[in-house]
Amino acid sequence: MNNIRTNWYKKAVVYQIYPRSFYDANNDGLGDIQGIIEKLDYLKELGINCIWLSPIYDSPQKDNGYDISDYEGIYPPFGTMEDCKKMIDEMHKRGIRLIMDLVANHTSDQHKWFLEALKDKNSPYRDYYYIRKGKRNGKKPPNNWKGFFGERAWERIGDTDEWYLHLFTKEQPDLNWENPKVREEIKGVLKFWLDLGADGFRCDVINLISKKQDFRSRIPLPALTGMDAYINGPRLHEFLHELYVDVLSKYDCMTVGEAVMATPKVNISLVDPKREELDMIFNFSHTDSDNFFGVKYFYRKFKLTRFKRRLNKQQVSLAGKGWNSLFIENHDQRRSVGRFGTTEDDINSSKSLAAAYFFLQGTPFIYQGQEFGMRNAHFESMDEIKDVESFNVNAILSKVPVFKKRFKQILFDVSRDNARTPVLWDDSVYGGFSKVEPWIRVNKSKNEVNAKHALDDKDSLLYFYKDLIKLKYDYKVIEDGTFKMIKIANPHFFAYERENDSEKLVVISSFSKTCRRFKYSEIIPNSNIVLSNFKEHEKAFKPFETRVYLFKKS
Ligand code: TEU
Repeated sequence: MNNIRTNWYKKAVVYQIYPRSFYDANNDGLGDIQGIIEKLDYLKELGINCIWLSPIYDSPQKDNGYDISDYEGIYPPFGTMEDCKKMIDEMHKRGIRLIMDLVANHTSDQHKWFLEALKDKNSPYRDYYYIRKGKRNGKKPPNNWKGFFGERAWERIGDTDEWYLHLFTKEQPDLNWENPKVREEIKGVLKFWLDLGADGFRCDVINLISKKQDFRSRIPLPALTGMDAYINGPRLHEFLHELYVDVLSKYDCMTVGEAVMATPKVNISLVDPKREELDMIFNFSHTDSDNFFGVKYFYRKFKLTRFKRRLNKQQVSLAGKGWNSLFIENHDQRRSVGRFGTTEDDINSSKSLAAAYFFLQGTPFIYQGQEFGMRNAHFESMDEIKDVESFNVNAILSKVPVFKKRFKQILFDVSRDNARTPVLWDDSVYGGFSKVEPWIRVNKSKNEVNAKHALDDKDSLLYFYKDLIKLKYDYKVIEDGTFKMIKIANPHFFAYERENDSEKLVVISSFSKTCRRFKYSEIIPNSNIVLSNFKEHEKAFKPFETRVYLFKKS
């Protein structure tokens, strides 16, 4: 095997940009590529060395770009291919790598492949998708599968007897990876972007690309009927390995796969380096710890011990075998402030959470605005919501009697739009994101929580993240140390050790609103602390105090 891959991702700190909400340089209400270029110095200063860019490809934007109509073209309101090349260049000049979002489970229904497939029954593109005859003379769908946005997973093609499969909106038909031509097309897309300078990919819903081919109906479930047929399908590993061998192994790139409902066994099977598939996945077991069955609408109170146990399981099951991704937010999750044991009125709680996840074993990711504590949107009306998922689920669940009364509030609380309001750069009328009214309403907390405010205050969360990032680069033990959770049953602290031959790092984060002791033999309150959100340390931890200790071995 060649050695082109340096595994640089093990030293990376990745910042996720959701372009439509990041920064609007041309003042049309929508973020854009020039806006990203303008903010690169801010990101360089923060210290990150890699960006994951959510889709910028041409798209009808039914799902904000996760419905791609041209994998090699740019959505015009975001800019041009020239802008994109300039952006990659400007990133690389600053030592920042770029990973693109690869959305290859489905295309847009406006992609030329799908348009061709519908136009002509004999078109070779027909077999790029799953098109099947419906039941009852074509009047009913081929089976009872349901997709991720609550709807049935099939859409009838006009008034013909045929239907196509879509696990997301009906404007996102699923690609048929069984067809070798589809796999060649996707390899072409990978090569196109790698040759243009991209350094890797975040692979959208990658564990959905292989489907059981029986297309039988399954036992109806409250959500995702048919999931046993389309999550972790029979040829998933084979397809990923093929991409690796034919393309990914030939570049010094990295991949992080979004894996829906991944168990530890699935997780290791996807990231075991010997299998040559993906470098890491996003495992959502910890972010799902505040809901039932992985369905966010069935949410329950956050419990620190449950959150810890799930992260512990991820860490332990991959220890010495495969790499992790570390995250608490992204564009599909509501904000972490007020969610994972944190509060809106004590910034220390966000610092405590940040230290708790940042030095686990793996590559840390930060979602735009997380670094200065952006809050949830606190929506009050459906008019404020733009996300297709929220609309589709609302249409279905608001009819279910048990949800009727409470459902709107649940939807406002968990809608993906909570993470998609414009980044608050300052306290001006549109939060410094744009000079005109943005595509989605500005977060009401703009006067208290914005980047400018954070940059002016050396005690802000932003400077704390800066310190975390610097430490991550400074200490090898954070990259290669073993992991051990300390006192996992303690409901007030998140604590762990990382250890290698020369160093031991100990992180102790309080999630308590009162002062508390944490008995742990190896620590003395004031020595060996390399980072903390408080200057003075006593035996007891102050509310939401976090301390990172570093011990050198002689
Ligand atoms: O998300 C996949 C996915 O599992 C989510 O849609 C999840 O079901 C939902 O957010 C839970 O609330 C990816 C992208 O991250 C998302 O933005 C896209 O909408 C989706 O795929 C389709 O491409």
